[in-house]
Amino acid sequence: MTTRNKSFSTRAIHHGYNPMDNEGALTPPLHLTSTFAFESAEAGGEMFAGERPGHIYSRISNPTLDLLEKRIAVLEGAEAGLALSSGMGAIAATLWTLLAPGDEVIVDKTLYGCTFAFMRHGLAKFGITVTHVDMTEPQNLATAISEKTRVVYFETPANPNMRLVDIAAVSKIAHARGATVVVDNTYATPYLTRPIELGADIVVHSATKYLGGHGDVVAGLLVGRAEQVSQIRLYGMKDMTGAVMAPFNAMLILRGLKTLALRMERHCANAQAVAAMLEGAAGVARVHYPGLRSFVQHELAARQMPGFGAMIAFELDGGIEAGRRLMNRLTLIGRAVSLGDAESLIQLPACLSHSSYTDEERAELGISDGLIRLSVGLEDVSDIIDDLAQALEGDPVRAAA
Ligand code: 4LM
Repeated sequence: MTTRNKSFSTRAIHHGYNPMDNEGALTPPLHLTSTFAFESAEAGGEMFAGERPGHIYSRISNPTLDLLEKRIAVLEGAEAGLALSSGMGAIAATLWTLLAPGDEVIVDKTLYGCTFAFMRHGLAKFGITVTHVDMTEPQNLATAISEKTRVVYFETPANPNMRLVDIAAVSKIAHARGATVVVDNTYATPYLTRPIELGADIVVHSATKYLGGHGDVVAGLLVGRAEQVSQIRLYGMKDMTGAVMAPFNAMLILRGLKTLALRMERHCANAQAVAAMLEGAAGVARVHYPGLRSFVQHELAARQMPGFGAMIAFELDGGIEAGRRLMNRLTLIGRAVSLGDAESLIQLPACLSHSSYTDEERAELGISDGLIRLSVGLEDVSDIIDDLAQALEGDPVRAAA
């Protein structure tokens, strides 16, 4: 079924699938097959030559993945999608396709730890220049960009410190110099931000997070123009990384997408209440949440995001030690990396998700050691708030204040 003229949740539930094409099965079949038979040697040859449509081998395409790829594309407002084994698989396949030795990629100051490691310690080894620019101020990109710049890459909101990037402004500057704009939309999801509609070229996702939504699968997705996605499929995914998604994982992501809108509404409402509570709590030095009026980029957030997401970063008066004590006192909120699950999760980026930065790199790039990252889940918000309140309550720094 094509749902291009329907709204978000309808598309997330129906797009690209008609039960009547599959013996009435309401849930799409799971194609657990590595390879596909050809009708004849000639037909196989034509498929390999790209002259005849059809599936050849599941490292290239598979009908279950195909449906997921169509769904994420329509939700992001893009021409085509691609399913990969992980968010890192999506990022690596994209950049291996777009970049060559001698090229430059300009990235924002703040990136997820393994993305940073892939760029700074990986790509850089192969003769690609990785330049960090503070993209919260688009003018900085205009100053730094050159004819060597092939790709401009950023997250918004950025993991872990919630900095936002004005997608439309940055895309305009990048395009004026012929660079491709890649946005990691993991934190916002297409429910809250659609970068392609704002001018970006490629969107990558860790589908492990909100798109899957239940903490039971590691997966990646990307979308963009059909020709570019096809290049990433045939080069970055098929040959360079082999980072293909398993069909069973595609089924889990398809299931997650059906409730994405509902979950994001509840995630956002819970996070807004938790951020307000933290902002008013003794012992809390700073709260970074785009939905707070005190957030430095609140005006951009209100313009770019219809809801503010469910990731909160905050810092305690007692720094990293107080952060550790807080985490250890929690009884409901889970101490874990990852995000976007039904369960609320808390972690310290400096020691965990962003430990692939050296201390100096974190300092240089503005990721404070005391920053605590909270992924607000779908539990009753009063229980999340009570858990945080009791954990803050018992802190000696707070008691002494
Ligand atoms: C974490 N994040 O932060 P896979 N892009 C963003 C991410 O947050 C992540 C990835 C890509 C965390 C994982 C442990 C903005 C991951 C990478 O984990 O490869 O699906 O995604 O806690």
